[in-house]
Amino acid sequence: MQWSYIHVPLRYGQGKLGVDQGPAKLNELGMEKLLPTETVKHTIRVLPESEIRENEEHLKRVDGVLHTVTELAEVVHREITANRFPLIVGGDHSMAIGTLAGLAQTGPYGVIWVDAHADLNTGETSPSGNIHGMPLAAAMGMGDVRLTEVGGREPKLSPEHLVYIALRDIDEGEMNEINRLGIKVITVEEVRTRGVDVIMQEALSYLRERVNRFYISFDMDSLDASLVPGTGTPVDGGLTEVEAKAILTEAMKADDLIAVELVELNPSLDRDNMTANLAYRLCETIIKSKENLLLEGETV
Ligand code: 6HN
Ligand code: MN
Ligand code: MN
Ligand code: MN
Repeated sequence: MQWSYIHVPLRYGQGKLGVDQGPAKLNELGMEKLLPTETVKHTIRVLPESEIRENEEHLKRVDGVLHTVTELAEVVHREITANRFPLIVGGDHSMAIGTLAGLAQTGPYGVIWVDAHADLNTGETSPSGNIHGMPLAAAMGMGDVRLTEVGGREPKLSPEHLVYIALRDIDEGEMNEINRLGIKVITVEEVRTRGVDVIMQEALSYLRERVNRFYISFDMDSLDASLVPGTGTPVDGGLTEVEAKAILTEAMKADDLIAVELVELNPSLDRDNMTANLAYRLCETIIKSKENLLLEGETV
């Protein structure tokens, strides 16, 4: 198995400067040394500031988001088809529109979405108009056609193929959809009382009853606000570092995991690289768990 390390320096899915610098910051901390030398690297292009129009209140900077997610979808599709394992780093969470669309082109899959937020808004329900709060709605075919049709007309994800972990800041419209669609939610409280092993086994069995592979999208704000000053929308009551690492380790141990995404590291908002160093340690956990698995003799 070969890694595909994909940088997505996108910030147009939200309003704060700096989240586009997440991938560069991780490299500065030594990410490339963690990855094997034969790793294939990609940087997805983003439109320059001068081409961004602030003309849509309900879908802010939509052209900027579309440009990048369209290319990301193609790259993810290509890398999965080439049998490589993508590690995708952002960037704001609107980039997942591209990841989800790219994966969909390779067949059905499940998703573990580790996030304080549901990212299930449409332009109509969003309180902010920020597209980083919309990728799962777009993937399920809900909302503006420009977002739902990235990578093709068909929905990219079915609601029963999704499991949320660490959700705790949900907008009203999102809550209605979660209930209507019966989406599976695992709270921080459950992670803590039942244990990471138990909830991860439950999440994986739930997905495995329905699909034969899955990906994990990890938003830095799933961690407790006190640990992540360097993320755009921190929320109290989140995961500890130990819990986050355990979730990632459990996921990485699964041989039906096909991709990992880490998003919403904003170095400009950070204090003394606190969030960046934490994101780096999570990447280290991701990479080492997989490499150990390979050393233990999994087929390559
Ligand atoms: N994220 N639900 C809020 C919104 O504006 O739609 C916050 C979204 C945050 C998105 O953290 O990826
Ligand atoms: Mn998110
Ligand atoms: Mn979030
Ligand atoms: Mn199904």
